[in-house]
Amino acid sequence: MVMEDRLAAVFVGAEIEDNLAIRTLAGAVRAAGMPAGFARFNSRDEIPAVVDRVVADGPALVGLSMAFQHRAPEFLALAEALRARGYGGHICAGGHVATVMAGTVLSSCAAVDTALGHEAEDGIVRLLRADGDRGAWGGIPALAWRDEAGVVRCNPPAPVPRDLDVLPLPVRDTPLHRHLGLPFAPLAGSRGCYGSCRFCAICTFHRLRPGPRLRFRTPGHVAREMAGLYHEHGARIFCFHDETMLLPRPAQSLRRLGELADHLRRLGVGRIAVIGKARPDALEPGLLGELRERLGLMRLYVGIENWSANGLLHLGRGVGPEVAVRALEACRATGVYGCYNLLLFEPEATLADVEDNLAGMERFGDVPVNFCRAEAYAGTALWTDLQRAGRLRSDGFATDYTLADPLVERLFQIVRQAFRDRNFSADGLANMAMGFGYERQLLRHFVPGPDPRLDPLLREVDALIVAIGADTRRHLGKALGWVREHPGASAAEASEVTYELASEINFGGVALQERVFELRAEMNGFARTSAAFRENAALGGPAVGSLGGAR
Ligand code: B12
Repeated sequence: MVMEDRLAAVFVGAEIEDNLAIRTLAGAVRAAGMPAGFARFNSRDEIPAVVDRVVADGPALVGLSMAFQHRAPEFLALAEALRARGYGGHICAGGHVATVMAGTVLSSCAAVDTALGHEAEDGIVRLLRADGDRGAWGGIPALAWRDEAGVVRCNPPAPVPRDLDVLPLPVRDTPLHRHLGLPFAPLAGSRGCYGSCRFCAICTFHRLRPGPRLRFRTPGHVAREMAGLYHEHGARIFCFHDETMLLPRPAQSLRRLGELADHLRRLGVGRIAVIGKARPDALEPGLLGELRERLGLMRLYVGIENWSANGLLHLGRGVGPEVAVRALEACRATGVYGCYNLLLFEPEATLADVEDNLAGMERFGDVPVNFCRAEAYAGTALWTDLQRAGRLRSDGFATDYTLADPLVERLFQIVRQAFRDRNFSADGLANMAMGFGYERQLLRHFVPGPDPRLDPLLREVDALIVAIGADTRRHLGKALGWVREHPGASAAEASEVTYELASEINFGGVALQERVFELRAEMNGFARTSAAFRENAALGGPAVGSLGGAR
C-alpha cells in the first residue's frame, strides 16, 4: 500500500481548532518513517475541497476521524464522494464513533474498508505496513472489516499503552489559532477519567478496552511540549482537553500541576493562560488559588451538568448539587473563570427538577451557561438503559428518546425549538456569551489591573453577561410556567406558544448580540493597543487581533 513517492496517509477530521486526534495519528505515521498529512473537514460543504485535496495528494490511506456521532453520516458521505471521484486507496474509519459503532459504519457504507477502534497510534502503522494484505488484518487489535461474505469481523482490542510519554506528539505544522491575538494551543496531559457518568461517551470509550481507565503523561513530558509550543510557536494560551485536569484529591492535583509549573519555569516559559476541565468534586479554593498563581489557570470548564439532586443522580454524577455550588463558589473566590453546561433534560427529569436548575442558574447569574438534553451516545449506560426499556429510537447513527414525564417532554420540545438559534448554533448568543466571558478573563489575566481603560470595559462586559443570563432564565421560566398551567394543552396550542417564545427570544437577542459585538470589538481594540497586555503576554511582532475562534 505504501509507495515511496506519495503520502502514506491523510487523516481527515474537524479542525475547529488544532485537532489532536488527526495530528497525533499523522505524528505516529511520520514517526514510523512514512509521510502523512491531515485535512480539515468541518461541515458537509467541505466535501468537494477534501476530495480535491485527497485526489491531488493520492495517499495510500485516508483516515476518517469520527469523534461526533451527529456528524457520522457526513464522514460516510465523504468516503462515498472519494470513491465517486475514483479514489482507490484504503479508507479507514476511527475515533470514538467508529469504535462503538464499527458494525454500523461498515454495514452502511461500502466505501469504507476498515474501522480501527480505540487509540490507534500503533494500529494505524500496522495497518499501513500490512500494505493491503488482508491476511494480516486478523492480527491488528480492534480492527473491523467485512469478510468475503460481507459479514463484519472485529478483532478484540489490545490493552492500551500505560506510558503515555512514549506516544508521538501531535504535529504542529500550521500556525496556531489566536484568541485576542494570543496564539492558542490545545493539548492533552492525560487520557480517560476517574468518573463514570452514565451519559459520557468518553468514559464508555475507555471502558470498552482492557487497561486502566485513566492514564497520565508525566509533568516533565507535558512541560517540554508546552515549552516547545511557547518558544517555537509563540503559544500563550494552553487548553488542556483532558477529561479531568484535576485529580480526586486537591493534594494530588497540586503535586502534579505544581511540578508542571516548576518544570515550565525551568524551561523559560513566561506568563501563560491555562484552561482545563474538572469535575466539581476536585475543586477547592486553596487549590484553585495556587494553580492560578503558579500555573496561570484562568478558565475551568466545571462539570456541573445539572442543578437538581435527582438529575445528578440519574446522570450518575456521583455528587450532589452542594458540591457543584462549592465548586463554582471556589472559582468565583479565586477569579478563575468557571463555566459550565447543563444537561437540563435527562430521561427522568421532572418539572420540579427544571425549576431547581433555574434556581441554580440564578444563583450563579454572573456565569454564562448553556443547556440542552442529555443525548444518548452509543454504548453509554444511558443508551443501554433506554434501549433495554424500549425507549430508544435509533436510525443509523441517529438516536432519540422520549422523556418519561410527558409534561417535561412537552417543555423540552418547546425549548428545543424556541432556543434553537440561541443555544445550539455555534454563533448563537449562548456560545457567544461564553466566548465573550473568556475574552474578558484573558484580558484580566494578562492585565491584572487596576487599569483605567480596562476596568470600566470589563464592568460593562460583566453586566452584559448577567443581562444575557437573566433574559435566558426569564424565557425558560416562561416556558416552564406555561407547561405547568396548561397540562391539557393541544399540540396546536403548544406550537403557537413555541413560535411566540422563539420570536421573543430571537427578537430580544438581537440587541444583546449587537452589544456583545460592540464590546468584543472594544476588547479586541484593547488587546491590540494596550502596551501592558502585549508586554505581560510577551507578544513580539506586530499586533494581530482576532474576534473569532473563542468559545
Ligand atoms: C477537543 C474537543 C472538542 C473541540 C473540537 C476540536 C476540533 N477537533 O476542532 C470543540 C471544543 C470545538 C468541541 C466541540 C464539540 N464537541 Co467535543 N470534544 C473534544 C474532546 C474534549 C477532545 C478530543 C481530543 O482532542 N482528544 C484527544 C485525541 C488524541 O484523542 P481521540 O480523539 O480519542 O483520538 C484517538 C482515538 O479516538 C483514535 N482516533 C481518532 N481519530 C481517528 C481516525 C482514525 C482513522 C483512526 C484509525 C483512529 C482515530 O486514535 C486517536 C489517537 O489515539 C472530546 C472528548 C475526548 N476526550 O476525546 C470531546 C467530544 C469529542 N466532543 C463531543 C461533543 C458532543 C461536542 C459538541 C457537540 C458539544 C456541543 N454541544 O457543542 C461540539 C460539536 C462540534 C461540532 N461543530 O461538530 C463529544 C462527542 C460525543 C459523540 N459520541 O458524539 C465528546 C466525545 C465529549 C464527550 N465526553 O461526550 N469538542
